[in-house]
Amino acid sequence: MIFKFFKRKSQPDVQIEQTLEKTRRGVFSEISRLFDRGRLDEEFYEELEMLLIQADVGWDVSQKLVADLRQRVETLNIEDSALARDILREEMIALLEFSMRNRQVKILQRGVPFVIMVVGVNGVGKTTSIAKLAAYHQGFGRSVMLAAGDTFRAAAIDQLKIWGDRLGVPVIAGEQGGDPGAVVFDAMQAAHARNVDVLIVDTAGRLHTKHNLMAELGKLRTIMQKTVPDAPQETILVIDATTGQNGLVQANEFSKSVKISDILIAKLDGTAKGGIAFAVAKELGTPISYIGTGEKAVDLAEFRPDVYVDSLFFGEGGLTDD
Ligand SMILES: Nc1nc2c(ncn2[C@@H]2O[C@H](COP(=O)(O)OP(=O)(O)OP(=O)(O)O)[C@@H](O)[C@H]2O)c(=O)[nH]1
Ligand SMILES: [Mg+2]
Repeated sequence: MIFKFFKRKSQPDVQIEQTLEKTRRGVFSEISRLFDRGRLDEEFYEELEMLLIQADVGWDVSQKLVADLRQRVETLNIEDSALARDILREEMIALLEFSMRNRQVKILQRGVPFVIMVVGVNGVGKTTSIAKLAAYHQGFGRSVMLAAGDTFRAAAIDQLKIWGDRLGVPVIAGEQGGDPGAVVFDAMQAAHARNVDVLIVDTAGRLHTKHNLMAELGKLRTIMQKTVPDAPQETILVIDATTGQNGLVQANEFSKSVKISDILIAKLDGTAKGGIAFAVAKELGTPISYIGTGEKAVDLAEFRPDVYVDSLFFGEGGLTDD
């Protein structure tokens, strides 16, 4: 049996809005206030650009958003700042949606494990996100298995096992300091033998030795492909929303090492900024598929550009027409 990957019915919009409470009260509330002031003059555009940069949207992207807004406002002779705000909203959604076009439709096949490799720098939230992804797939009725491919730290293996116990998901692990390749090989075999639908592989996030990282991720991939030729069917890069533009630098480094299919922005609940999504979407063109909204297994949401932008600016109740 073949079934489409993304088809859970209800999108928890309220969860996203609540998560972005902090973000909304931060720089984005100042952006809203700027529009409320009602003047579309030189000073307005300068301040808007500055605020977008402060919100982590990034220099280039902020400039482009403001230039495009200005051009449309001038071409259409717009004087109403509420209309200008709607134009900015549209532009921001379009920017995010552009990267979503690169999103692949993923097919799960019974009897073939759908392998998800999760990568990212130390501490960004990989292991926690793996637990969330496990719960997410369980929500579709899929059987899940985890592989402790981060053998660097004993605590990393234990942390994954604790999540596995909580979620009722088997964890394949080796010894600390052991070969991650061996763990992944065992996990692939076990997943196949036990008819597991989704196998999620944790990896170590050492970036200071870029060459090693590249070699290791490449090796894991080759090992996966011995059992499932197109594995990993999903390679998720986790970015920490609280690290600002650093997240973008890391994302760039990783995409040079390994082909990233999806981005998960973790810790969005913990930032007063939140513009990193725009910078990442524009610079990498890789779809942002998930956002992490807290420390619990349920704190994961599918990313939706319109919901995201409206939550940043407007919060509960969405867009108003004032
Ligand atoms: N508030 C919040 N905290 C999060 C989120 N995701 C992860 N965390 C926290 O971030 C910290 C680091 O998370 P881990 O999952 O251990 O990160 P990691 O990338 O696996 O770390 P290493 O294994 O050391 O590379 C933990 O305290 C998590 O609870 C999130 O979406 N929101
Ligand atoms: Mg970890």
